[in-house]
Amino acid sequence: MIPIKPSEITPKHVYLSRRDFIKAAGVLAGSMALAACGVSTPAPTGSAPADSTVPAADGRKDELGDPVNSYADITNYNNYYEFTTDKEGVAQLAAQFPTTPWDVEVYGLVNKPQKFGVEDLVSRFQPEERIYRLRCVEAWSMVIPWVGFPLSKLLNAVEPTSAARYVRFETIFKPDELPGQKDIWYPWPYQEGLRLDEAMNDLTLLATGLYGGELPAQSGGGIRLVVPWKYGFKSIKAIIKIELTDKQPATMWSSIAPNEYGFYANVNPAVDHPRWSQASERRIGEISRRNTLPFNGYADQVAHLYDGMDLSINY
Ligand SMILES: Nc1nc2c(c(=O)[nH]1)N[C@H]1C(S)=C(S)[C@@H](COP(=O)(O)O)O[C@H]1N2
Ligand SMILES: [Mo]
Repeated sequence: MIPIKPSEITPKHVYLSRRDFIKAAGVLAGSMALAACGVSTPAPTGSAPADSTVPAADGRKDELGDPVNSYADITNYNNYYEFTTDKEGVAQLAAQFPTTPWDVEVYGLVNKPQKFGVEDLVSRFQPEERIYRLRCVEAWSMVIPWVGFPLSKLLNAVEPTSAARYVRFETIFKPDELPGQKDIWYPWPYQEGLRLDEAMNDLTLLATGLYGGELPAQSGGGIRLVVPWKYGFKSIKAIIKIELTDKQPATMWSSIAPNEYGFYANVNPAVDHPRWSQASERRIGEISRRNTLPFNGYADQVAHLYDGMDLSINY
């Protein structure tokens, strides 16, 4: 099979048609099988191996002019505690995890609760490419070309009631398939939450693909949240439940360590993590550190959401 370069499928700002999306998914499905056999062992910060059929970084950039990370970096350096706490070990453990078919249930304070198949969401909401920075609270970052649609489209479809104030997300819980969930120290399932206005912001994405192709298991397939102005742990993977509620949801990290991980978790170089500075970060693939930007460089689109709030208290 001849690999299709993502740039040929998704030139900047061109929306993926359903047919192209499935075509791209097919191409990547083939290469993922390779990874599953353990044929490729890419270096965590290197580029795709020469014989890989996976598309390599092709020079596309984010709106600040920084290049996207390679597909190999994005899919071999992952935080996904349901598999392992070893970032370089996730890909191999996740290789057999089935991401299709995948259902997500949307319920709670809505007029039209419904269970959706990801396939249906893709045909209904027409995923587009979005190149976003991802800034982990551990002070590393990447630039990632997601394929997804705004969460607002899904929320509008289920019609939140006037009582809805927050959105709660929950990851699949299957300890037999996700071995990290056998570690009883963590309060599984992984949960996250957003205020409704944050969830409705156009930047907030439900990702169903990556690099013009399918969303591999280690990146959060079947479907994952991407909230680019917040620390990476808000961008919850493998979502099966989305609940509209009137109460601020408990989140996994803030329930384990409330003084370290707040509900808002907006990227903020002025507020350090208790154990390390957040002033700078290491972009995966780069040697020198770069300064971290307020709201991860998305202040123009989101700073207004926090008018009147003290972000050193609401961290
Ligand atoms: N379900 C789940 N979602 C998760 C995590 C996790 O461990 N489990 N880790 C988070 C963290 S800390 C980060 S930085 C991002 C990493 O996303 P990536 O591996 O696709 O780069 O996923 C987030 N989503
Ligand atoms: Mo993270």
